[in-house]
Formats: sequence, C-alpha cells, structure tokens
Amino acid sequence: MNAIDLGVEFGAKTYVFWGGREGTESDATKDPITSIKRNREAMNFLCEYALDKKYDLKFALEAKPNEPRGDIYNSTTGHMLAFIATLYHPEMVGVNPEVAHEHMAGLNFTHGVAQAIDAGKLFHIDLNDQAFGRYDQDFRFGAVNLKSAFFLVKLLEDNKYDNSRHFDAHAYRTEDYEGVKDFARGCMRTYLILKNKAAQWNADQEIQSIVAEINASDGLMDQYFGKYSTAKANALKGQAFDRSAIASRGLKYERLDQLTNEVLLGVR
Ligand SMILES: [Mn+2]
Repeated sequence: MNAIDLGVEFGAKTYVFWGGREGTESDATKDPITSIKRNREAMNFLCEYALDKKYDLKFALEAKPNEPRGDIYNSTTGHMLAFIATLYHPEMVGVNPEVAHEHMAGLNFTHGVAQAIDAGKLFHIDLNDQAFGRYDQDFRFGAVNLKSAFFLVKLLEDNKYDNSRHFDAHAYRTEDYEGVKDFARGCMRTYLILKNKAAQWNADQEIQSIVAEINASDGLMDQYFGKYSTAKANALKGQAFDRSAIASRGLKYERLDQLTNEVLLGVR
C-alpha cells in the first residue's frame, strides 16, 4: 500500500504486481488452493484500497513460472487471466506479460499476449528477451529470437496497442556506461525496426496473396458458423468430408515462413 501511494504520487496510472515471493519450494509446505484464495483476498483488498483512496489506478499482474521461488503461483499470463475473472473488481485488473517469463517456460509469448488483447486485459507489457529453460536473463529486446520479437511487434502494432511499451531488461554485466546506453538504444531501435518490417510484411503483395489463399473460403462451411442449434449440429455430424481432396491442397506455409525470414533478413 505504501508503494501504491508512492506510485500515485508520481503520477502512475498502472501499478504492476509481480508476485515473485508468492510460490513454494515444496508442496508439502502449503495447500495450493488455500494459497490461491489468499492471493485473491489480497488482490480484492488492494482493489478496495485503491477505490477507497479514489486513485485513478489500474493493476497489472505479471506472471512468472519460477525464480526466486521454486514454483510461483499463477505461473503464466493465461493463469493470471483466469484468476482475474474471479476477483471482486475484475474491470480494474489486467496483465503485464513479460517476454522472458513466458520464454522461460517454453511458451509462445505472442499467443499469450493475443489472449490478453482478446480479453481487453493488456494494460502493460514487459519487453526483453530470453532463451528457453534458462535463468531470468532479461536480455535486450530481440537479442535471442528476432522472429518471435517480430510477430510480437506485429501483433501489438496491427492491434493498435496504445499503452506503454516498457523494457524490463538490463545490459550485459560486461558493459560500461556507454554500453548501457547501447543496450537501451538497442531495445528501442529493434522495436522500431520490427515495426517497419511488420508494415513491409503487411504491404508485400506475394505474402498477402498467400495469406489470402490460405484463409480463402469456398463458402461450404458457412452454414455451420455462428450460434449453436440442434439442426446445425445434426447437419454438421452428417456432413461428408473428402479427406483426400482436402489433404491434396498444399498450404504454402513453408513459402510464407521463408518470405517472412527474407523480410527480416533485409533481402526483400
Ligand atoms: Mn518484468
């Protein structure tokens, strides 16, 4: 509560919770359901505190699978989204997904962020980079996996994300003062380069014609879309599918992915 007060005093509109302690080394030590209930009670209490103080403040929950605890509760952005729906004031609570934290767990970060955007819960984001299965490396944005960084930037820009683009990262420990500035400049420059590359990808005629072909519909399945009905379900169960005809159509995913690489490598 003291930290919330201080943040508001400095003009903060979003308060990030990273529950780094909120986990366990051994499940012999505490009951996980009780722990989730305690966590919920704490978040409800703090929401009420902010409302009571009439703060113009939203909360953003940051998931992480482990470190410093052996296992941290609500370990991914998806867990956090499910948890938020159970709070008294879900409208004032969203997520702060961090690239490194989802990559530590081997997850597709872009998919986690997409789920947060779809839920209207992307209140903040922590950009950095990280190899799978390592300690929390917090590398410069794009330092490890440029392609996943590209699809993340493309997702944010295509969906007109308008909250802070925040870099939660640090320079290599080898750096002097100028090296730290290289690191900070690199984070921002890579984001902006990938933003340009996303615009190039969206404007590339060959790429867009493959995307259109992949997503083209012959209209045959239209009758099954939308709301459920018994008649629709019965008709769908009776629908015949020509497996050989469907499988004979090449989808050009290889070509599309290679063209993406060529955009990123600067040869297109
Ligand atoms: Mn973070």
